[in-house]
Amino acid sequence: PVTIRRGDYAPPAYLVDEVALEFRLDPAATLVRARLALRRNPAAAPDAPLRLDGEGLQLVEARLDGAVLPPDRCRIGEDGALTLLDPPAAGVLETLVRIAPESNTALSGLYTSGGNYYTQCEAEGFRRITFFPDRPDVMSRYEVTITADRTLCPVLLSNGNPAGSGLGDGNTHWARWVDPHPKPSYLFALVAGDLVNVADRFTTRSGREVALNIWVRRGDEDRCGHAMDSLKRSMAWDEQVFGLEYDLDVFNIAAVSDFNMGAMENKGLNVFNTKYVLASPESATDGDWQGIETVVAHEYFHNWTGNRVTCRDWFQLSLKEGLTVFRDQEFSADMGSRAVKRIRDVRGLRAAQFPEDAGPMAHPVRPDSYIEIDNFYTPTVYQKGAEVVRLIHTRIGPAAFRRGMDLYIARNDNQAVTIEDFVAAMQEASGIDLSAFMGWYDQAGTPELAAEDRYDPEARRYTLTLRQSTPPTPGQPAKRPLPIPVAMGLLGPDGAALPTRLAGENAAQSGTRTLLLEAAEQSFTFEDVPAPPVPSLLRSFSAPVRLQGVPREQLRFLAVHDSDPFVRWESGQQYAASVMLEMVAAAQRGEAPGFDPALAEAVANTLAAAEADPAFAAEALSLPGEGFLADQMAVADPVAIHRVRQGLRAEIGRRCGPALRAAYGSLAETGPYRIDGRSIGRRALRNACLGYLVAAGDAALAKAQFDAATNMTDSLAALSLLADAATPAREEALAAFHARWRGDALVLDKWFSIQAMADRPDAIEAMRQLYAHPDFDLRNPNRARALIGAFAAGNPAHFHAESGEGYRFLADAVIALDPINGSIAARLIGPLGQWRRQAPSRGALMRRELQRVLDTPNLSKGTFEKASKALL
Ligand code: HT7
Ligand code: ZN
Repeated sequence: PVTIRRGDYAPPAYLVDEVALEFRLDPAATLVRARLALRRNPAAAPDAPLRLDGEGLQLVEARLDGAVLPPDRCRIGEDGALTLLDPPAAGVLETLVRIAPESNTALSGLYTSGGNYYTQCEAEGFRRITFFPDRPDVMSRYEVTITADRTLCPVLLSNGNPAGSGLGDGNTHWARWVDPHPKPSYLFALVAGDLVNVADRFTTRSGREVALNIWVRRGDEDRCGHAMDSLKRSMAWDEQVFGLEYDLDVFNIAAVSDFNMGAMENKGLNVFNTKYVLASPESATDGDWQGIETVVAHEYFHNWTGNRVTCRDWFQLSLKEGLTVFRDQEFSADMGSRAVKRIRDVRGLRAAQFPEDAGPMAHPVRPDSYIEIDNFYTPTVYQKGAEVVRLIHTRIGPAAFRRGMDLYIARNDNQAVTIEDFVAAMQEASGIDLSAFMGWYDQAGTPELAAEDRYDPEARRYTLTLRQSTPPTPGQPAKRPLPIPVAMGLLGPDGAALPTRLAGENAAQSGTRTLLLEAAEQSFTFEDVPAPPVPSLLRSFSAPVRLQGVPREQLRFLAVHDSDPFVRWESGQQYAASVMLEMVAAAQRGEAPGFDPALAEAVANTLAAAEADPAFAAEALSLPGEGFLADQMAVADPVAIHRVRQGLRAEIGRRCGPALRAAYGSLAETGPYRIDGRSIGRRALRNACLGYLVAAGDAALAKAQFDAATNMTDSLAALSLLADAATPAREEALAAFHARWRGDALVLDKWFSIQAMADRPDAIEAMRQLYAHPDFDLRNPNRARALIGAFAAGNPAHFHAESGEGYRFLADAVIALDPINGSIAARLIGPLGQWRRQAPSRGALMRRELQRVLDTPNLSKGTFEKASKALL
C-alpha cells in the first residue's frame, strides 16, 4: 500500500467547472453517464497528465468533445484510474460506466439498503461512481438527472434544488437536481427509493423560504419529530451566533440503516444513519436524544464550515471537522447546561482521544501521512481538533473569534483551503499572534502540565510555576512547548474566591482569568494575596492537557468550594481516581483494598445538594470509568480495575443505602415523559442511584424498574444492571426485551450491546453465541459495532481475559468483516493496538492476534495500516 504524504501536495492538473451526471438506476447494473467540462489548471505543471480516479468501474464508452476515444487514447490502470493520453487544454469528456450497487457491501460509493439507493462519497467514494479527479480541491457545479422505476423508486433525490421531473420509457420516471454552489465530489449525494417524508419549513432571517424534509422508510415517520426540531433550532442558532444563513430552497435529510458513520453533510442532501434520526420515548434513550441533536446540528453546520469553505486536501480534515465539532458543542451548550455539556465532552475526549494520543496510531490533528484516509476520521482530528479551535477562542475571546469567522468565510467562500487560512483569519481579526498555535495542529501527544507554588507571607506574594512536557509519539521523538491557556482562580482558606493581581498589573481582577503558558516552564507572581491560596487550574478544561500532581487535600477542597463547576466535578473525579488507583495497587499485591470514607461522604453531599442541578449531580456521582483509570497506570490491569470499581460501587451502595434509596424514590417520574434538561438530569441521577443499590445486592430493584419502565432510558439502565446479575431475572428480562423489540433494528442493537458489555463468567461463550444469533448481521455496521465494538471497547475485564480469548474473538471478527467492509473492520481492530499498555503476557497475546490479521491474504489497506502500525 502507498503512503500519501502531506508535503507532496500538488495542485490538480485539471479543473472541472461543470458536471452533468445521468443515472439509470438498477441494483445489478446502474449506468452512470458523466459529462465533465475540463480545463487545464493554470496553477499546475503544463505537462501534467489528465488522470481521473476510478475504482471498480466498468467503462462502457468514453468520448472527448463528442468523438469516441479510441483505446490508445485512454487507459485504465491497475488502480482503476483512467488516464487520457495526449489530453487537450480544455474539452468535454463524457464517460459511461456500469456499476452494481447491490454488490457494494463497503457502503462507499452507490449502494443499496433495503432495496433503496444511497451514496456515501467522503472521503474517496465518488470514484466508485464515475471517473473523476476525486479530491476536495476540484470544485464543480453539478446537474444530476436520475431515472428509475416509478414503482420501486418513487423518490429521486440529489444535491441542490429540484429542476424538473417527468415520465420516462417503460415504467420509469426521472428527476433533475441542480446545485448552484460549486462543491467537491465528496459532497455529491443521491438517494432514491420507496421513502416517505416528514415535511416542515424554515424562513431564514433574510426571508428565504426553505422546505425541510426528512426521508425515511414507511412506518418511521412518527419518530422524526426530534430530528426536525433539532434542525430548525440549528438553523436559527447559526444565524444568531455566526450570522450564517442557509443557501438553498430545500434541505433534505435521508435516513438509512446501513451506514458507515453517524451522518454525512452532502450539500442540501444530508444522509444519516437512522440511529441519529429516529427517536420515540419508548425506543430511544436520553443519550440517543442528545446524540440526534448533536449530529443534526453538526451536519447542518457543515453547510458553511466544510461545504461553502472546504478542505484543500484530506490532511486539512480538521479544518472542517474540528471547527464543526466546536460549533456543535457550543450549540448544545447553549441549548442546555453548559457545564454538564463540557463535562461530557471532556469525558469523551479522555475516553477516546487521550488513549489514541498515547498509542501506536497517535497523530497530529493535522496528520503528516496516511495510507487510508478513512483511518483518520479519528477522535484526534474531531475532538482534539475542536479543542484546538476552543484554545484559539479562549485566547482571542468570543468577539474576536466571531470577527475571525466572518473573515474566514468571506475570504474563502467557495474555495478549498488549509488550516493556515483559518488561523490567519483569526489572527488578523484579533490582532494577536497565533503562529505558535499551529504547533497544536502539527504536534501529536497530550501535553502534561504540572504546577508548583510558593507563598511569601511577608510580601503577601504568591508564585505559581507551571511546567509542561509532551511524551514522544511515533515519528515525533522530541516535542516543543505549546501555548497553553490556563484559565484559573485562587481560593482563600475559607473557599471564597480571591481577587487576583499579577505583578505589573494596576488593579486586581475578580473571577476567572487566563494565564498563557508558552514556555516549558513559567512562573506567575500574584501580589496582595492575604493568605496561602488554593489554585484552581484549568477551569472549564481550558486546554486538552493532563494536569498532574494536584495534592489530594486540594482536590477535596476544590471539589467542594470552587466556583467553576468543571473544576468541582474534575477534582472529585481526580480524588476518586487517586484513591481507586491505590486500591488497585493493593489488590495487585493481594491485599484487601481499604475504603476511603471520604468517597461515601462525597456521595452523601452530592445527593443532599442534587435538587439544584440533578444532571450535574449525576455526573458527580459517577465514579471514574475503567478506561480513565487504566489510562493513568504505567501498566494497565483491566481485570483488577474492574473488580475494584465494582467492589467500590457495592461498598458505597451499602454505606449510602438509605440516602440513595430516598433519592431513588423521590426522583421517580410522575407525569409524562419529557426530554428537557432537568427531566433528563433527574433520570440520570435516579439511574446512578439504582446502579449503586444494585451493586450492593438489590437486583430486584432493577427488575422492578425494568418491568415498570415506560421509557427506554429507564428500561435500558435497569437491563444493563440486570445483565451483570447471575439471577433468573437476567434471562427473563433479556428475553422479554428481545421479544418486545425484535422488529426494531436500533433497539435490537442495544440488546446486543448490553450483553456484549456484561460482566459474566461465561462472557466469551456468550459473545460467540450472540455472533451466531439469527439477528446478528456482520454486514450491518450498526450491528457489528453493537456487538464487536461494544465488547472490545466496553468490556475491558473480559476483552482482556487472561486466556486471550477476547482478543481471538475480535481478530476472528475483523478477519471475517474485512472483505465485506474494510473501513469498519479497520475501526474495530483499534483496541488490539493498545497492547503496549498491557502487561507483557497480555501484550504478547494481543500482538499474536494482530499478526494473524496482518497475515490474512488480500487485507484492505485500512486494516493493513492499523494492524501494521500497531505492531511497529
Ligand atoms: N464528514 C462526515 C464523515 C463521514 C465519513 C467518512 C468516511 C467514511 C464514511 C463517512 N461517513 C461520513 C461526517 C461528519 O463528520 O460530519
Ligand atoms: Zn463532520
